[in-house]
Amino acid sequence: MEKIIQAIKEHSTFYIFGHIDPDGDCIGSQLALARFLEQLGKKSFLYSKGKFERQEIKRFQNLFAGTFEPEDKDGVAIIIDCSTPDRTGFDDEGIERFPTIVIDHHSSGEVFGDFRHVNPQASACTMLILDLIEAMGEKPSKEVAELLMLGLCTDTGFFKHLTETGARAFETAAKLTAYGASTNRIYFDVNGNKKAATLKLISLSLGRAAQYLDGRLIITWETLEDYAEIPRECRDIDTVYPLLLATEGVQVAASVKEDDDGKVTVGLRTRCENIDLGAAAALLGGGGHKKAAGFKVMNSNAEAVVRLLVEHFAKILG
Ligand SMILES: [Mn+2]
Repeated sequence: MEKIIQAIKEHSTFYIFGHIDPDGDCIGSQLALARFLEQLGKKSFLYSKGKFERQEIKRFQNLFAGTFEPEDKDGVAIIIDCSTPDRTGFDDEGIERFPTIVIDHHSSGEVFGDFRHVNPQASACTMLILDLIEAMGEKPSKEVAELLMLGLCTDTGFFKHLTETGARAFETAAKLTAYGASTNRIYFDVNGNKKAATLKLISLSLGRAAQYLDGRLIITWETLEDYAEIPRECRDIDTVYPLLLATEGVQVAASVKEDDDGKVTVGLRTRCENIDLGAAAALLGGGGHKKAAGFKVMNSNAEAVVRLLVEHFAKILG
């Protein structure tokens, strides 16, 4: 952390990158850091390859550039919430010409960057940004506090994913609240303003969910025909998963979705400590975390992938 602070003090221009398919934690961290650096009189530039699909980050899209064309020769690249350089989507656009700071909370990945602050114990990257701000003897503005809280709320599922190891997340939340963040406001930014058709797609997904393997595996699916009727941006799987996982006897929930050109995407969730979905997905060419993972199948359809899932998890769940 000390070397990162030194690098920040010594430079005046910062290029801030996050990961592809950004979430509230990534965008909240990037933006909060940019605003904080500006507070210190520094110049900062924000980069993201998108897509800005999630409701809570859509409104920030125009603050991010999609190509890296730095005007200064001098400067520092800061990569946030990425465990490998290619997760930025900018890895072949010349980031390596600049000294690189990495701030991340993933437990796996590769060691890269000149100055690293990686803490897998942190529930969100925004916690590490607050650590940095405080280590520099500064305080977040109300705006920065709310951006940091956005990341903390979304990465912890509004604190629902935290366990007995989560005390630090609550300490951070208490500080950010004192600095002016409102979890109530953030909750409605994240979960409000849904299109009416969202309800239709949620009801379709829930109505279709079927249990397999003595009820331990629950699968729902969406097809291209569904998306012909209901736009796919109305997909709200974050609402569907908790209900699937709340079903009696369920250990693993799977969501299957047909994409264009024969690609089928699968999302997996569990609440069981003894199931490693990252490993289960890796066997099918995907990856992820223990409790949330996914994979893709080419040249297939939802029906075939449902069969594949049942066969695969018959072996994994035993
Ligand atoms: Mn994160």
